[in-house]
Parts: sequence; C-alpha cells; structure tokens
Amino acid sequence: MEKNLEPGRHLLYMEWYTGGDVGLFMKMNKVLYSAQSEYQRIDVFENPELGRVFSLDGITMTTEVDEFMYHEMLVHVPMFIHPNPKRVLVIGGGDGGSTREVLKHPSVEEVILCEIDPMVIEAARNYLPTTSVEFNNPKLKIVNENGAEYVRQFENYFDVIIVDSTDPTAGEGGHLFTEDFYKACYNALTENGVFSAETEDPFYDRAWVGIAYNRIKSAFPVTKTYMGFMTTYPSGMWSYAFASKGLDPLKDFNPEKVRNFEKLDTLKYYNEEIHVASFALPTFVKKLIGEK
Ligand code: AAT
Repeated sequence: MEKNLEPGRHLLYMEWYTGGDVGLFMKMNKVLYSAQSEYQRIDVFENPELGRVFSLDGITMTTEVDEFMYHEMLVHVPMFIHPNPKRVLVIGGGDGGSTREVLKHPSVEEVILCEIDPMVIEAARNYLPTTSVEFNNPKLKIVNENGAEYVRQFENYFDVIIVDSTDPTAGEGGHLFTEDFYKACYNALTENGVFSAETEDPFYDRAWVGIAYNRIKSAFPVTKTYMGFMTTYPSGMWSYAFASKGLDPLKDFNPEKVRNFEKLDTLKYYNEEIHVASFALPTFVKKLIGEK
C-alpha cells in the first residue's frame, strides 16, 4: 500500500556550503522548473516561507522574500556615488533583480545585462516575475555572453559596472574574479566610473573576500569592502566591493540624493544610514582583507 505523504513535506532542497560540513535546507512545495543548461543546472521551486526560490547547481541565487537585501546593496551603493549614471553594465544577474534596481535611477539611459546563460534569462522571464519585471524596458539590452570577454570591447564607455556573479568556485563565476577581468572593467569605465561586485561571505568563503578585494585593488585606485545582511546566503552576512577611478564611497556620498530619490518608497534595505554604516567592518573582516 502507498504511504500517504503530507503534501509538501517530502521534497527537500539542500544547499551545501563551501567546505561541505554545514548547509541550508528548504522544503519544496512545488517544483516549477528544473533544467540542465550548457552551463549549469537551473531550478525554481516554491517554499511557503521564502516564496519562489531560484538555484543554480544547488546553490541559492534568489528567494522572493529576501533578494532585495542583496540587490539593493549591490546596486544603490555605487549608483548613488556616481553623480549622473547614464550607461550601466550588469554582468551576471540573469534573474533581473540588479537591473530592476538600476532602472529606478532616472538618469539611466542604457543598461546592458550580460548574462552568460540564455536559459537563466528564460527561466527568470517565465518563473521569476518579481525580479525580471523590467526585462521589456526599452532602456535594457540583454546579451548572452561571458562577461569577462564581453567587457573587453568597451573603453571609456560605462558610468557604472555591477558584477552580480555566481560564486568563484561554481559554474562560470570564476572568470569574474580575475585581475584581468577587473582591469578590463576599469578600462570600460568613464573617468568618473564606479564599480561594485559581490565578494562572497566572510565566514564559509572567507578566503575569497580577501582575494577579490586585493585583485580589485590592483586594478582600481579606490577600493573598499562593504557589507550587508543576506538571510539566505551562507552565514547571513555578505560582502561587496566598491571601486572607482577616484570617487570615494563616503566622502562623495550625498545623503540628500537618497532622501530625494523618487523611488525611495520601493527600497526595503538601502537607506542613507545603511550606505555609511555598511563600510564599517567587523575586525575579523578587516583582517581578511589585510587591513588592521
Ligand atoms: N542576482 C543574484 C543571483 C546571482 S546569479 C549570477 C548569474 O551570473 C548567474 O545567472 C550566472 O549564469 C551568471 N554568470 C556566471 N558566470 C558568468 C560569466 N562569466 N558571464 C556572465 N554571466 C555569468 C548571484 C548569486 C550570488 C552568490 C550566491 N552565493
């Protein structure tokens, strides 16, 4: 006789953190999409607490309820430092969350989303409407190429480059953590250019926080690590790098701009206090990046 399983109780998703001794599990109430692309395995499922969950190779990329924490921090910190960002390049980020945030800035005229995997774009279009919401915006152009190659054709073009990449140890993310790549980003930026990148968690992936910071620092005159909470990424605390050709993320920050931001009521994490506070680092994180 078949055993009657309680609906939603019997399917489980497990993410194994780097090191393989700790992880995260989520109940899968309903599997919406599951496919193997040329690059990675793509899954979208529903969890009662987290809403739609998007994972690549079993690593959580977004959940509907907390993706705002990551996307707002990755995007608005650099966007509010550039005095007038018009051309923006987002590398990775095929779910659309970062470009959604970029397009909230009225000065923006052109956004290129360079996501390597066309199947991620299609999965986001079909199953992740809250992040892919701006995919039909005429200011947005989507290209499916390796960002590390794509960026090389530009010189002195973008005001802001945002690297919304998978982990350096998974899929094609490693290309986006090399010194060569960071130098190509520097060259693709205008004189006032600013840059941000996700640089992993300072606990399970601690080595990468320092590696990424130091590689970015070798390409840019101004490089600073900043942090934010990210509830469904390993350790719940996440690090980002800000870099620029000269603009300083604190000295050149104008809180008035945030206060007057037309879309301020759509932001759920980033605000003028968080902008400043996110550059204050715990002592163990300072050590990771080689600061005293
Ligand atoms: N927006 C939060 C989700 C991500 S997704 C990162 C995206 O980067 C993936 O869709 C992946 O296909 C794409 N990608 C990976 N390598 C490249 C590359 N070389 N060029 C262009 N796109 C690439 C980020 C998750 C953060 C980390 C979670 N632990």
